[in-house]
Amino acid sequence: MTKNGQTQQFDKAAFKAAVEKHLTTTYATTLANATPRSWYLAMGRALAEFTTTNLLETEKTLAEEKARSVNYLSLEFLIGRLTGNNLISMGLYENVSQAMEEMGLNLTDLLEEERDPALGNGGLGRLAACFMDSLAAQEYPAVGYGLHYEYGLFRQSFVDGRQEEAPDAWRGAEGYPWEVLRPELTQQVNLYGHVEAYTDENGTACRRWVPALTVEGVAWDLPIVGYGNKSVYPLRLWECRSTAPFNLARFNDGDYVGAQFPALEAGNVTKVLYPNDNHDQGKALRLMQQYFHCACSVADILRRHHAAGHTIEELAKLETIQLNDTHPTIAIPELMRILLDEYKLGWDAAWEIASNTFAYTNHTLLPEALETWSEALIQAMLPRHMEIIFEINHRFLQVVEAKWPGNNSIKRKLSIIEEGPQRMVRMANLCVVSTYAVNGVAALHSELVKRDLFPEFNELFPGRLTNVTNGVTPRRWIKYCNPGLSALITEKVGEDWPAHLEKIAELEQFATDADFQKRYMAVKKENKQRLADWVEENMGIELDTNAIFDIQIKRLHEYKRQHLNLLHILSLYHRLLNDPTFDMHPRVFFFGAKAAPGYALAKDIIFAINKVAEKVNNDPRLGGKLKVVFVPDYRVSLAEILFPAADVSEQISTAGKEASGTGNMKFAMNGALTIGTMDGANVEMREEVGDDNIFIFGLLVDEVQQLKQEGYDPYRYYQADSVLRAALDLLDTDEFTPGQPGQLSAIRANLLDGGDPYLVLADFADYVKTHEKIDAEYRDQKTWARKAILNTALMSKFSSDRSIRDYANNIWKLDPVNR
Ligand code: NTF
Repeated sequence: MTKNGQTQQFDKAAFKAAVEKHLTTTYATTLANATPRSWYLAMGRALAEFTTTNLLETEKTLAEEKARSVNYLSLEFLIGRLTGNNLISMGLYENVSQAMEEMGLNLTDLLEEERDPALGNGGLGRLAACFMDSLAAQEYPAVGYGLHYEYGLFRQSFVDGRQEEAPDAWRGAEGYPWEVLRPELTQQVNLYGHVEAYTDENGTACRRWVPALTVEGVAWDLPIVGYGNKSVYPLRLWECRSTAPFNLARFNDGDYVGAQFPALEAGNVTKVLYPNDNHDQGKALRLMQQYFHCACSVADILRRHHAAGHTIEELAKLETIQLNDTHPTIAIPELMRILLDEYKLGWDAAWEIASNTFAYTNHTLLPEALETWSEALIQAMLPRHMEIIFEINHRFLQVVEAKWPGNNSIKRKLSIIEEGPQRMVRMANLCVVSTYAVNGVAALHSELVKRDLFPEFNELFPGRLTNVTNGVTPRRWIKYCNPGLSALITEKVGEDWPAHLEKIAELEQFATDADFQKRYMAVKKENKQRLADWVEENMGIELDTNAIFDIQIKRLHEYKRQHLNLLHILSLYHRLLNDPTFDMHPRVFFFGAKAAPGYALAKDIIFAINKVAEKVNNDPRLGGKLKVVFVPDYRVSLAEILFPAADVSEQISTAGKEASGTGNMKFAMNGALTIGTMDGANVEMREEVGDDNIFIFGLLVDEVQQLKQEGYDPYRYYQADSVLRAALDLLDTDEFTPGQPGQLSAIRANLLDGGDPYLVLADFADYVKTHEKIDAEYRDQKTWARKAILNTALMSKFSSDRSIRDYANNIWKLDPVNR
């Protein structure tokens, strides 16, 4: 590494020439006519010249070194904008800023021209992006495998308060400057057809898949640039194209299962990302995406393995495949199929390899998110895979029989096949049976995986189920998004904290230092102003940065309880108007959230918050004490403005429902105090910062389960609590929808007559009380500053570098390879 973390030789004149050359030759424009967008594109292409060279060199080194690698398989990588982040990783931010300035351009403005690649829904996809960053930063050999969706997560706008969705053409007409096409890596992927038996030249009975349709998988590589080193790993995204000429013969001869092939052109497989978070929709095209992703990725892993000179028997020694949730599970029978049918290994030899190659991360306990696929659908689309799944299950059930002889109810429970009117394949069961490690994503979650989700598997395979607590990359989520705080940290602890977040603990000694408190709070104020400016410019709402900025940003879901937050806001509104003794520090409640397009109640909650915002923000009786801002189209680039500006972080899921959360970590690192339940990683954050520096409220997991068992009655809370009653009843009036009462009633109805499945009412009183405590404590700015600083100082555990080291040491057994 050279000066300032710079990992490249940087020749400013040559770089400027490269930008100008791309402007004219790649984007066919002139210096005089170039728009800011073409400048950004040309700059991106010039920078990608560095990363592409390093990517190819890293590939070569790793093959030569015969290094063991991890292959991270995920249907989602929510990477966000790459340009600013890559500049930081390359250590070129200042150099490039200067070069662009000399050409009359402002780097910060140019960076705003980049559209977010939104190739994920929420936490799961963003985690995959942080993990790639941490793999590269620590030089653990890795390839990320995903899909090259033509359209990412839909763009959200509000029309009269209601969510509208529009397609997200993230690459723009010009293409994305950071991606490189790798035509030599193209794969063929088969679909449909049937399985036939045959006898091979040795007289052995064999089976083979005779597919009815073949499509092509084309690889696009995005560079994952190691922070402060020369390694660049590929995020390899597969795009589906129809092979030409189309296989018309088979199409027509009846072999092709037209009925199961839903209004689909072969080229449509990677058109669009499914917009569901924590919800399984079970659509045939989605299964096709999953198989397409797995077939291309497994074939590419085997290609690399052989290109490096290894034999198939050595696969598990040199490659490990991490399945990001069950979405890529079909990779398991795919590898088995290749080992059995193409390499002609016997079952035991094939199983030995496959079951020692795969590991699986579970990201949710929500039953509606646990994937199952109908046996009939798999049978039609992937007939040989269905056979292999049956064989895996058959052998597995013999193991169950040996452990619990004659116990059919356990067999029914653990079986990979769920019996019923239509038989279903349970992907999580297939994963647990076929992998060498299964992990949850926070200590509490992993305990619940063992205790509630897979207790028998835990007995059957002792030690297989483990924990790796999630983390987030401090490069994007502190250094890049919060330059003010970063400068302050560097001044106190030195400049290597982004790669060694443990260093940040040294800030603890400054928590009570009056001068440091002042400067820390001044940075917070600047960040609040940056957000306020964005809101004023984009939404026309004026905000006071002396108010408490209270933020909830995450997917809209009942279990995350945005409606609990809303009820609190309604209670404040009610009290400000009706209780002359009530006073509060001014507060702005921010929301950012997309609802799955088919999730009616989630959309109703967005509508309700927008309607309440309209009224509250313009009601002079409130004296400016209460504002509500729902930022449209919440995405990574907006998150980068929101996290640094928060005073209060809302992490208020029903205990036991949020596997981990990762936004909670980003807020705390950036000095927001958490109001949260004992759920997911909140539990471990409390352990780190201590009970005094976090606001915990609500029922515990066991209390939630007990209350449900006893028979939970939401009306009890409604009748006992007049503040709650007033808040709920406001939803049945036309207070926020003048002349149109009932427009917000669905939420109230769900909570009262719908049984309140996520116990919003049970936690309401404690939530309100805890917010009163926040209000009181915020008024003492010194105390608040101390607590905020301690949150920053005590978050080092939640660097994704630590998560990746946990995976590398405890699961993957992977060593870094330094370039
Ligand atoms: C999500 N799971 C969880 O809901 C979050 O709590 C967690 O932080 C992230 O994963 C990352 O681990 C999912 O999105 C899914 F798909 F599993 F439902």
